[in-house]
Amino acid sequence: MLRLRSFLQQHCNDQDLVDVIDQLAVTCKDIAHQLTLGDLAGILGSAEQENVQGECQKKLDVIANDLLKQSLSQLPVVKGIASEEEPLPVACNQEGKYLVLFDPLDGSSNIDINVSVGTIFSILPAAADKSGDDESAYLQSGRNQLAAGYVLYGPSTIMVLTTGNGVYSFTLDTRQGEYLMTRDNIQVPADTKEFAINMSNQRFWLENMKNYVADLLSGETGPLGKRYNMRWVAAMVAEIHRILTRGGIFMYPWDNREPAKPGKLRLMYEANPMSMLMVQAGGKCSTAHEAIMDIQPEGIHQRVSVVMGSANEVDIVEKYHG
Ligand code: AHM
Ligand code: MG
Repeated sequence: MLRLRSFLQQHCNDQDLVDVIDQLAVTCKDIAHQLTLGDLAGILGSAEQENVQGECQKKLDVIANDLLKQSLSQLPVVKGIASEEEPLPVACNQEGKYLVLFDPLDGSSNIDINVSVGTIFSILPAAADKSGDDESAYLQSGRNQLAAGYVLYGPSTIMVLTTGNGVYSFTLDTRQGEYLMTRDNIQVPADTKEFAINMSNQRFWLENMKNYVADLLSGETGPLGKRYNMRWVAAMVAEIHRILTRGGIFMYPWDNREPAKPGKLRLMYEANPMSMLMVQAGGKCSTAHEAIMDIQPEGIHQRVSVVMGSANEVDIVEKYHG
C-alpha cells in the first residue's frame, strides 16, 4: 500500500507543500495517541477557559492546538497559522509561503464520551508583502486553497486530503506508524436518501429550511418521493466522512438563536476546507444561496450557513430557498 509521503511526492509537484501536509499528518498521530489514552493521560474534561468565540475549551482543544502550533511553526515554509482556538493569527516564519488554518479538534463535545472527533485544515498561499499575523493575509476565498483535508479520529485514524486533484484517504497503520492509502479518487454519489441536521434547532430555522426538512420527513408519499434516513454525530468531520463514503447531505443552517451570526460553523477552517474536499469529490457546498467557496471572508472566525454533500440534494435545498 502506498505511504502518504510517497503518494504526496508523486502526486504534488510542490515539495514545500508536501512538507506541510506531512507535518500535519505527523502531528495528528500525536493527537490520535492522546485521544487513545483518554482518561489515562488526564486529558478529558474542560480546560476551564473560553476561546475567542465564547465557547468553553476542552483540555484536548488546547492540547491539540498547541501541538499543531508548535510543529507547524518549526517549518520555514509556514508564514503563519490561524486556529479556532487562537483569537488572532500567529506569525511563524517571515520567509514562509503558506498560511495554515485549522480547527485542532472538531466536535469537541464528543471527546468526553469517546465518540469520533477530528482535525480540519486548510492551506492558503501567503502574500510576500504581508506578515503572518496580519489577518488580512488570510482573508482569501476558499477557491485559493492549495490543499485541504481532515483527520478523523474514530475506530481508525484516517486522513482525507485534496491538493486540488481528487480526494484520497490514508488510514494510520498504528503497527508501523505510517498512513497508508486506502481509497483513491473518492466520489460522492449525486443522489442520496440520508440527511444530517441538528433537529433540535428546528424551531429557530427559516421557513424555507423548515419546509425542506418537513418534506424529507414526509418520505415516499411526500413531494421528494423518497424515504430518508437521518444521522447526527455532532462532529462535522465524521458527518463529512460518512458523505464521502456513501453520500448524504449535511446541514448547519442559519438560525435565529443569535440572529447576528450567519451560522454556527466557521468559514475559514471548517466550511472552506470541507467544501474543497466535497467539490473535488463531485459534491456541492452552499450557504443555501451561494457557493461557500465564493464568499469573500471578512474575518478569520467568520461563521457561515452550511449545506453540503450529494450534488442533486444540495440543488434541491437551494431551490427551497429560492
Ligand atoms: P466545535 O468546532 O466547537 O467542536 O463545533 C463544531 C461542531 C461540528 O463538528 C458539529 O457539526 C457541530 O458543531 C455540532 O453542533 P451541535 O452542538 O449543535 O450538535
Ligand atoms: Mg469545529
